[in-house]
Amino acid sequence: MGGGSITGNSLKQSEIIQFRRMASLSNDIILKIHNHFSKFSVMKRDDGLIDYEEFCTLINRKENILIFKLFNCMDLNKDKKINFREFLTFISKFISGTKEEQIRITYKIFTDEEKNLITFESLFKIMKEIFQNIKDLEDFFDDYSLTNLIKETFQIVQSQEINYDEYKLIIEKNPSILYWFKINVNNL
Ligand SMILES: [Ca+2]
Repeated sequence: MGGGSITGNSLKQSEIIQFRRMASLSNDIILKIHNHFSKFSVMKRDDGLIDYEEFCTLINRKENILIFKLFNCMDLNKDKKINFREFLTFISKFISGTKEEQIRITYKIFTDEEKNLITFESLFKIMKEIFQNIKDLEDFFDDYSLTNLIKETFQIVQSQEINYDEYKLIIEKNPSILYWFKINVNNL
């Protein structure tokens, strides 16, 4: 079943059961996430899909590299639209996913797309956007302190570009990195 077939504001009981199995979330949370999804999927076009423009509105930010990466990570079938299945798959990883799943998905967000490795530049750009989204951290991390933080991060693995195994090692030492992506369902 393609997620694109789900339109409108209600999920069928059979769909809820299927999504509950897929995402190991409660019915209430799935409905909450679906309501949130529906609000945005009808904004520009009522097609039950979220396109890039609607996605920027959903995040309530102007287009930037972080939003672009999040959108690409969610868009599993690469049709430049997010269906509900893709949306739920992504969000559930940060609510009920394993640490390994969270490490895998955040690695994708931090990497330089061409090299498929984390470079100083790719990490700097994404971290800057993340900190701008976190109120308490925005003033704390200017470009200078961010540069130092990233230098320290690279020193942990003593390499110029960070591959997946090295990233895992970094997360073991700094698990708080994953909390930046934590999704508070109550805010949906
Ligand atoms: Ca898609």
